[in-house]
Amino acid sequence: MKNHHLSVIAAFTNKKLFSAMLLLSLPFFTFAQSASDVVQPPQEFSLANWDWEFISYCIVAVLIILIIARAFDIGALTEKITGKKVVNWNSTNRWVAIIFLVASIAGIWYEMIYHGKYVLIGDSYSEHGETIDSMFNWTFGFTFVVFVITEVLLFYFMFKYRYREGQKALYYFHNNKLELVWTVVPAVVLTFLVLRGFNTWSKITAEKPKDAQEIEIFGYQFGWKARYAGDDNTFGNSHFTFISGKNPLGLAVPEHVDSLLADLKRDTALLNRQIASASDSATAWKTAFVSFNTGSNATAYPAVYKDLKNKMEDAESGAYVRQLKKDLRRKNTTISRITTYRKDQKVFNSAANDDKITTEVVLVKGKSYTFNFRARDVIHSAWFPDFRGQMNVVPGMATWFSFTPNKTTEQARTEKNNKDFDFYLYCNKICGGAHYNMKIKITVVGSEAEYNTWMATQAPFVAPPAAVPTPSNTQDSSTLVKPNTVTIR
Ligand SMILES: [Cu+2]
Repeated sequence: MKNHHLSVIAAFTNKKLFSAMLLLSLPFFTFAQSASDVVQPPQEFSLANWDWEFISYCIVAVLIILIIARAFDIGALTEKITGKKVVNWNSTNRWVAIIFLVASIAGIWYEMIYHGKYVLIGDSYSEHGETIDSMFNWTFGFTFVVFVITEVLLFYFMFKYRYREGQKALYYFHNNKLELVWTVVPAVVLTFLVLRGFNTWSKITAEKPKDAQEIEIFGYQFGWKARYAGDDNTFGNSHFTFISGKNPLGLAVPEHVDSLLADLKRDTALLNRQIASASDSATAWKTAFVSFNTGSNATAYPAVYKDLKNKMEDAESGAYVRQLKKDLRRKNTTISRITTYRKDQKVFNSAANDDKITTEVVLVKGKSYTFNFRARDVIHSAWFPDFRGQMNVVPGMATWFSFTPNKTTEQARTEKNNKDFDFYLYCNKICGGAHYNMKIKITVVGSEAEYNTWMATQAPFVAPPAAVPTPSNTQDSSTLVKPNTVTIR
């Protein structure tokens, strides 16, 4: 036996190495076991919580491996002494290869059947989603067939053409026909898959469908808001400088923009006063610190001591004034941006007045929708897994995605046999600390009437003036009183 053969066998029969490998893999097994239970309440550390049954199996496994390693040691020694082979490794390994092949394919099969539902995405609930899924299935079908054929051949050849004493290997240099076949066949298959994908993607992203209803989806750290156009079917303008606590989407509504400007001007006036009296406040902080820092106060109230000391030092070093001036500059920039943008009176066309900002999205089955995305702060990504859609949501950039839901939420609940199931739009771009919590519910209803009932419960952003239509100021009452339209104030 050659030297390198011996060293390989030695590595496998080295019981120290072998048991170290097994011990190192133990935490993995324990992890794999706990990961299979979906949610576990936090447990206090206690020996009683340990899975002693599982640990005892591991100990037995280690012992068995040690015994096998011992047996190999004895075998190797016997070989050395007698000069005869105890184990025919070539014939053992070919069977190990076949066992490995069958066990891994059976393992994959088992995992797909029993755990597949935890990782696979589930059925599609949009029209284009069916095409995407069919493409996925074709790709999976092709690659799976090729995978199984090549793996079975690989292991079978290992089995069949094992090394035999005195046998000479066939020297096979080149075959043009073979080269041609394994170039052309994958090329044809890939062309089919790629062209189909290209075609489907072009259709999905081609242009906004003309009959689609538009909905704005607004992403921010950390949540989503939806905006419907309201009764006039026109979205009001919006601008990022108009965003405020009361106007989270920054809609161009004069009352809101004026109130934001007033708030900002009040803030800047306050900041100016604080800057003017900064030297007084430095004296005041010093006095406060000195009068506090008597007796054992510093050790009894360390937090207060630290806070007062920081404030006094910031006031003395000028850091406090610098911060005030920075705030002032920022607020003044915002004021000048708003005033510049506000000059364009066309922005305030009152279309925003009846827009409805909602905290869920309601769609009608079979109707096509275009979602226009807007981001407030950082890049988000709108992901509708059940509808097979995803689009980046980028500050300052208009992006959109269209789809047609083809089943209702109720139908999905029945199909999934889960009465609590709901569709959601998630954020799929790690955008900050609470990214995981960024989602908005999507409900697909079966009829326009159900949609109208829901829409009627949603308040317009700014309630329109309470003008009661009278015969004298109404030319055509049908344009004022629309069916299925109720304004809740
Ligand atoms: Cu996000």
